[in-house]
Amino acid sequence: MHVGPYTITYFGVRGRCGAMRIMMADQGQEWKEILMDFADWTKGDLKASCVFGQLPKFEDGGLVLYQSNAILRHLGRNHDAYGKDGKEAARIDMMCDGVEDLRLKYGKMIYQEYDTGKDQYIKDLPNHLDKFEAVMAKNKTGFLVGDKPSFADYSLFEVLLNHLVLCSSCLDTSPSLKSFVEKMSARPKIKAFLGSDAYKKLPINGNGKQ
Ligand code: GTB
Repeated sequence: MHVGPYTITYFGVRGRCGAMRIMMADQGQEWKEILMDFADWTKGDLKASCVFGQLPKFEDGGLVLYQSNAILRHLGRNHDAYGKDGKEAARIDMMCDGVEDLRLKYGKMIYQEYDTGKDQYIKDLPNHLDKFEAVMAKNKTGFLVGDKPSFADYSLFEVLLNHLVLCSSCLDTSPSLKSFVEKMSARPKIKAFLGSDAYKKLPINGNGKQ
């Protein structure tokens, strides 16, 4: 069971912590942020202490976690956002992995081929978003699985917000996803968090591209 405030150690970007922050805000959780300067990181000892040599690091009392999707799953278990039974949990895992595939494609474009690959990425985007649109339309509740947000919904929501910055019309042919983003954005705690300086001051990505 979760007792104390959560702690995130990460760089000053939304990046791999965007979804978990939105999820914690929506679940009414407080958390502490330890900001790591990238230059200090490359010469410091913290990297050597991290299981995979990477951030984010997430602490829940004495439990120390790495890997952003494992952290989302942990939050899902703690806050009843992992489905009502094993079958829903399995489908939530599947959707989270699908979001991860999109996140990796997006990250590759942003960090490795922004200038040469951005236009093609945007052209290909409907092929990727269609899959999420189909699942969302079929479930009919406004969420990917079940009738309340799971950690996969927070991850999808955050990745869609980033894609709307990349291409503001990218959801115009995906009515269920468009409505999902509108409804998630209007949830009072998410609305307050997205309007906060803590959120707005952070760039989406570490290289300033978006
Ligand atoms: N699979 C892991 C997860 O999901 O948590 C991936 C974690 C990861 O890629 N971490 C990156 C990292 O620790 C930061 S996210 N990189 C440092 C290293 O490997 O030594 C991407 C990122 C890049 C650069 C900045 N920046 O310059 O501020 C911020 C975030």
